[in-house]
Amino acid sequence: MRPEEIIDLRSDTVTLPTEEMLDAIRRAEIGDDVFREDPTVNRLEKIAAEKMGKEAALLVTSGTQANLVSLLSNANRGELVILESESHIYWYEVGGISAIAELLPWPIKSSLGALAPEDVEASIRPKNIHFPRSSLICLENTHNRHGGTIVTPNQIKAVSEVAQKHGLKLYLDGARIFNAAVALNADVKEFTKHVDNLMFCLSKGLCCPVGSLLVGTDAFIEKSRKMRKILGGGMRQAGIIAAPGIVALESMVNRLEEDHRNARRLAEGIAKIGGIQIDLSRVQTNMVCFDVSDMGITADLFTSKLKQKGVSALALAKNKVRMVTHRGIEKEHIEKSISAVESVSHELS
Ligand code: TLP
Repeated sequence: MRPEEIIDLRSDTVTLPTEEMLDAIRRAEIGDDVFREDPTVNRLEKIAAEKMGKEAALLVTSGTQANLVSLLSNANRGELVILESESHIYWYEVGGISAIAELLPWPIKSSLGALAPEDVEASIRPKNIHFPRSSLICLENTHNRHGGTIVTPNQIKAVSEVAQKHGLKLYLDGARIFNAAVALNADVKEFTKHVDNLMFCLSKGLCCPVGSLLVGTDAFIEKSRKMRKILGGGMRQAGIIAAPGIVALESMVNRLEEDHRNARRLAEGIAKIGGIQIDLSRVQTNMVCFDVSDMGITADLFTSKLKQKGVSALALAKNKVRMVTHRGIEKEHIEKSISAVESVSHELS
């Protein structure tokens, strides 16, 4: 099978830029962004800040860099950071929170990504000679390891009240915050108004080749600009990255709804297949996660068999498989993917 024939459902990070994005890159006005002289970057940052209802924004290379910069800007070495135990920062960022930011991560369990305010409050250390200062709470929306689940504006608000009461900052890893907003048919500001600062990614469902944006107050972004520089993330003619970002914010957000519809179709099709366990209530945006343990096989074996049938998926845990819908995945690909899963499950059980 040729690589271009594979239906790639590993992640929405595999999306390619649209023709309009490629044209925008070609035409972008550029300059040296370390000197703040790239007009296209400046414009993207302004648009991003406005969309999120915050004062300022900063273009960074990746979601991981955005999260690390925010940790460095929001907290000081040795302080305690409360985060969700399945969060991307805790699981997938090479331990940068400890290795580089030198913070103490304090993971707590949640219900599908939504932290209970009382659990957050119980994790905040009182003033005491023995304890580190608790300075930051991190949320994630949509929540990746819980299967693209949505943390609602009210759930964020409840945590923000605890943060305010105890003087902690509240940060949102909003890599896929537009998926949450589109799924609830709400303005993204409904989510962002409760947090001090956040990041979102251009390079996932929004289809840009590179980039994420950190958004917050002027002071936070000024500090973050310095932190990005210390991490080697100061960029020069970054307008070629920013130009497709502007296209994404202006024209790619509403189409996420299509990805959600396709994910729902995929999940409902897979749910009918024997040997597979799937919790349909978790299929809220563009992710579909299911368990293959009833077949007595690992997710690795399942995904390798599936690849032979032309569908690429991700083994998320020992028995857990993840599929993500995105631009380029159409109804026909969903039908083919369901058939491929069915055929693998017949072979293996
Ligand atoms: N997530 C990737 C992988 O790293 C797992 C994916 O395919 O889902 N926050 C969240 C919630 C994310 O899902 C990701 C990427 C990031 C941060 C990091 O973004 P990048 O990959 O741009 O560093």
